Amino acid sequence: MTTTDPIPTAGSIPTPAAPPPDILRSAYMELVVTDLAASRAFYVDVLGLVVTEEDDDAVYLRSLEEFIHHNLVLRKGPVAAVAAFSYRVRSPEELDRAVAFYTELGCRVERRADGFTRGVGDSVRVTDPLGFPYEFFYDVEHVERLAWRYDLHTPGALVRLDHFNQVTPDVARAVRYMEDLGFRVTEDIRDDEGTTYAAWMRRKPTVHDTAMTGGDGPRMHHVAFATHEKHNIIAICDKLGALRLSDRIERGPGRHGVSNAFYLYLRDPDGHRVEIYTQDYYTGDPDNPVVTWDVHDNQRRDWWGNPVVPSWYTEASLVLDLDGDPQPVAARTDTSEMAVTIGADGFSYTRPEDDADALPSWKQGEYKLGHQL
Ligand code: XXG
Ligand code: FE2
Ligand code: CA
Repeated sequence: MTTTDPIPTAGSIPTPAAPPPDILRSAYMELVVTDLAASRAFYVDVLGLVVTEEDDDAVYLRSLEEFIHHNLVLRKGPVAAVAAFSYRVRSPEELDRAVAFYTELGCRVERRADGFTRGVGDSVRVTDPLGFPYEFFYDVEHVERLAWRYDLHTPGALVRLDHFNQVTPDVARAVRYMEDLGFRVTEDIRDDEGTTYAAWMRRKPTVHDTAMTGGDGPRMHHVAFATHEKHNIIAICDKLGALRLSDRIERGPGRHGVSNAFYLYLRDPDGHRVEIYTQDYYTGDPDNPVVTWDVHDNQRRDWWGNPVVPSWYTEASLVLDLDGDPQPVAARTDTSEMAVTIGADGFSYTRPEDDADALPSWKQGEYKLGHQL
C-alpha cells in the first residue's frame, strides 16, 4: 500500500467537526539515537533517569516521580531523530476520538492495540498537519513511583517530564491547530507587526506541555525534565564539569522570562537538546491570563539578560514519519527571532526608554527604580 504523509504547507488547517481527544499531559518522547550505549550513559549515568526495561535495541527510562512505564525511549537507529511526541489521554475511549479527529484532517493515522513501544497498550500515532509524529495512549503499565526512594535520588534528580518544544515555520498557524486539539496558550512572543515568534501551550495546569518555536520545521527543539529545586540544576552543572562534559551545556543555567522557570539546556551525544527546568507557575484557572512578550525585550528568554547562543535558535532534531523516514523540513518565511534580536540589524532593549510603549503596566514600578540607576 502506498501512503503519503502530509508535508507542512501554507494555508490554514480546518477545524474538524469531530471533537479532539481529551489530553492529560505530555507523557513521553521516543528518540532515535545512533549509539545506544553512549545515549544510555548520558541519560542514566549522567542525568540519573531510571531504567524501567531495556533490550539490545531500546532503553525505556522514567523520572523519579513517574508511575507510568516510561517518559523517554531511546531507540537505536541510523539517523538521530524523534519517532514520537506522546500524550496520555483521559480514557481508552479518547483514542477513537483521536482517530476521528485526525482522519477528518486528512492525516495518516495508525492504531496498534498492543502499542508501539513496550509498556504501553492501545495507541494511536499520526503524522499531524504540521508534520509531527504525535501519539496518544491511555493504557500503560504502572511501575514503582520512586518519589520516596531518596536512597536512589541524586543531587540533580529529574522528577518529571515537563514538556516538549517543537520547531515549525508558521507559529500562528500551529497555534490555531493546537487550540483545536484542546490546548490553551499561556505565553507567547510577538512583535508590533503581527508576527508570532513562539507560543507556549498547556493541557496540564503548568505553563506548557509543548511549545511552538518559529523556525525551519517540522523539527524537535527539546524535551524538558523537571527538578524539584534550582540547586538541583546547579548540581547537574557541577557534575558535568567534574566529568569534563561541560561542552554538553549549550545555554544557561539561568532564569527564563517566559514561564519564570529556572533552566539549563544540554545536548545529548546525538545533539538532541534536553532542557532541565524547574519552578514555573500554576495556570489551571479558565481565565488564566496570557502573557505576551515583545520580541525586542532583552529579558524575555533570559530574565537576567544573558544572550541566547545562536545554535539554540538554529539547531534542532529531525522528526520521522510513520514509516520511520525523516520528514522534509520547510523554511520559515516570517522573520526569524535571531535576526530581529541578535542578527546584524537586530535590536533589543532592557530599559523602556528605548521602547516606552513596550512595558506592561505591572512592570512600571520596577522600571522607576531601574531608571534612577
Ligand atoms: O520551556 C521554556 C522554553 O521554551 O524552553 C524557553 C520556557 C521559556 C523559554 S524562553 O527561552 O523563551 O525563556
Ligand atoms: Fe522548554
Ligand atoms: Ca514515508
